[in-house]
Amino acid sequence: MTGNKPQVILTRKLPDIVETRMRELFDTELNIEDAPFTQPQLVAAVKRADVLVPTVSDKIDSAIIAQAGDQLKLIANFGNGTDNIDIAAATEKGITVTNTPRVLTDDTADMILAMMLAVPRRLVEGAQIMTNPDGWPGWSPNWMLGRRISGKRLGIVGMGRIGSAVARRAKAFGMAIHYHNPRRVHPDLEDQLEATHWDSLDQMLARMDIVSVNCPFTPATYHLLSERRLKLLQPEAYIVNAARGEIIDETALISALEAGSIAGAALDVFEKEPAVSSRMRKLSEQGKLLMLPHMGSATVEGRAEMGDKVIINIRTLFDGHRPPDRVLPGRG
Ligand code: 8YV
Repeated sequence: MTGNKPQVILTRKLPDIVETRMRELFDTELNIEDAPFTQPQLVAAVKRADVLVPTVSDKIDSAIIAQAGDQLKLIANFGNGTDNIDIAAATEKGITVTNTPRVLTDDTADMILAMMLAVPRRLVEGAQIMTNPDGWPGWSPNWMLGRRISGKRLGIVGMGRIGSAVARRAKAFGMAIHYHNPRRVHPDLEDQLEATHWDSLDQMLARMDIVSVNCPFTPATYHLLSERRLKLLQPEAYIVNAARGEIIDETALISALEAGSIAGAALDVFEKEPAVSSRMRKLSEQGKLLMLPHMGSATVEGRAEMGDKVIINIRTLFDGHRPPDRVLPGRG
């Protein structure tokens, strides 16, 4: 603490508007260069900071948390998913963890719809053709035919905030909504969405035209879409994942796309982010796989609102209250 201002360390460069406000309110250390922290830098930060503000690119595991000084009171994640943080270890050490829910729900759902349309309707292939001066021979009836999404069945794996926002949009596009979730959603929401709930993920997967992965990554959802489950999908099925790469067995997905046992996939997240394999790049050139660089929530407005949430969480904790976006163990 400097006077009554907590010392806050940001691991990445945040939007100017957020950083400026944080400098006004707290004793804030910025990362102007935006180079991701190394593990030793993270250790040094948790030894000094009252508040650490990490992002998805920082792994705050139990080894880092074990080395935190007693002054570390809060890990205020700049992001919704908290799979990058060992919440149980933090909580045990008396460190509060918060995230930034709700402000990125609509942006992420919009992007998921764009991904859902992009592969079946061959959006990227079409745009690439137009970058080549001789790419387009002119209109013809069989040119660039894709697959219609309206009238198709969408299977949502994880019907939380983002899953429901995807469902609302997909319904407006004429899709039939199906979902698998540990808990059934409120009957009113089910009615509104005309959604069909499946207890069995296996049963649902075997019947869907498009599958959207929208659950958090936890130990229970690691490789939820395993090699065995991917084999249940129909050959015309598409998969969209803007949640976390680890939820799908990526190697099995690549093999399924190569073998043509599913029609296509759109991924905004990857198992070894930011690395993607040459096999994936090849599939992407063939139009079977759309890869995006984890940009589902990347809007100017969303990032500013995420920053507001971080600030509110810090302020409430240091004012002696419970921060609104506290994350508890087991509630990833
Ligand atoms: C964020 C995300 O950009 O919030 C999340 O969980 O996956 C992303 O959309 C990122 O996490 C920022 O830390």
